[in-house]
Amino acid sequence: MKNYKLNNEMTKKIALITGITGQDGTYLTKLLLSKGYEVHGMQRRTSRLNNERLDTIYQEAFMANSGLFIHFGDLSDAGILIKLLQQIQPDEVYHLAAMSHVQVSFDQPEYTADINATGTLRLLEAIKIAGLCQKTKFYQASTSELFGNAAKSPQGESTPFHPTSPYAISKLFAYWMTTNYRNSYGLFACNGILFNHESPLRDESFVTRKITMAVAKIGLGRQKTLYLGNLNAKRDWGHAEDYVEAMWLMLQKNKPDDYVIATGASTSVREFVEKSFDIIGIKLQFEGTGTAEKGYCLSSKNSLYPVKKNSLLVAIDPQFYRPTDIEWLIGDTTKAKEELQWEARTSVDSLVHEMVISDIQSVLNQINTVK
Ligand code: NAP
Ligand code: G4F
Repeated sequence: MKNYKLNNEMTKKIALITGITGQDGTYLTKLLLSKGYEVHGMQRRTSRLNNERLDTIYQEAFMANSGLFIHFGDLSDAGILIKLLQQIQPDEVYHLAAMSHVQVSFDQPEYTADINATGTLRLLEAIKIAGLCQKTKFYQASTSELFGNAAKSPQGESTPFHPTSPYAISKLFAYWMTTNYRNSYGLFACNGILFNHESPLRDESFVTRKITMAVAKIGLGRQKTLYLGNLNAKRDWGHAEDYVEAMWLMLQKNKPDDYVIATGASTSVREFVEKSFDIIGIKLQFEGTGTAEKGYCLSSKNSLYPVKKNSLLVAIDPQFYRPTDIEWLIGDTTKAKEELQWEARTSVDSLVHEMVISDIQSVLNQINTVK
């Protein structure tokens, strides 16, 4: 591997992003390149290429000769983390890589702990071993999952943590390790406590994208029914593009600190479903409760594809219930507004609109490719 530092203008800031192939990694790469950074991303090796989301940005960066470098690495491998830190000598590390799915963490608790908890520790140690504690700024992707079913709403930086899943518990360890390296070694380390954030780049295993993709397919006659778990859960949903800007702002401060990033508004899964169907002209009527709850087509004005009144469009599949779930999350962003001058720009209605329209386009592209 070459020594990138030697090849750079001294004024150009260097960032390392773990989890560069993910939703947030993609938006953050775009943001940092637009700000003139040299961006290095760590990507894990998989049997099929996993950089589909990054492709366009990578090609644009290549054409513009703007400095985007991808390195193979894994949070389970301390050796490669140390090597990358020593060679890249980044000014800023954005640690986004994680096993990020809450439901999967119940099936794979040990793996989740190894990657999210010990993996974060490995990365922090790599910064220390590389002698970068006084140079490198560190961003930790903390989460509103830390709050669990909090006694107080909205949740702010001083709300007590009550993690309720292996995922949240692994992230609690990472939160405190980040704080510990800040206090013990003077590392400029920030926890961004981000509430749910979505986009057309969100993986379909998360509920918002699962809904918008199903609505697009139903609207184009390619799917009949959408099967979901807990419809009552309420989340504070923002746009990933807004949230990566908050990550960057945290690392531009003079003093490291922890910040809650959210919209301050909360929407239930059921309401998200209704808003999504609304975009394609379908009104829903929900009947029944618990696993017997069903959503029927009440009317379908101007829908893309004829959907008959009373068709079953939404049903419950208990396999999507979790052993424990968080019923309500809503964030208090007073501190971020005051100290970072950051505020969410995208409402949940605009988010739903963008995601449904994007999924309609991608289903149409698939149909046209098959033809
Ligand atoms: P995501 O789309 O699931 O991306 C996760 C990234 O981590 C992917 O690039 C993935 O690589 C990588 N990764 C997973 N395991 C790895 C390993 N063992 N070694 C190296 N890389 C690994 O997640 P996201 O939505 O962008 O979220 C980014 C971070 O913010 C995560 O840490 C997540 O827990 C946290 N967070 C997310 C939200 C949210 O609502 N999106 C809210 C709060 C906190 P592959 O592409 O190979 O899978
Ligand atoms: O979309 P979700 O899977 O996201 P969840 O569990 O809130 O986690 C996401 O946000 C966290 C921030 O709070 C991040 F830290 C984490 O990495 C991830 O990005 O589920 C949202 C809600 C849950 O209550 C779930 O039970 O939707 C409910 N839900 C209902 N039916 C479903 C489904 N979730 C999924 N994934 N699939 C369903 O069919």
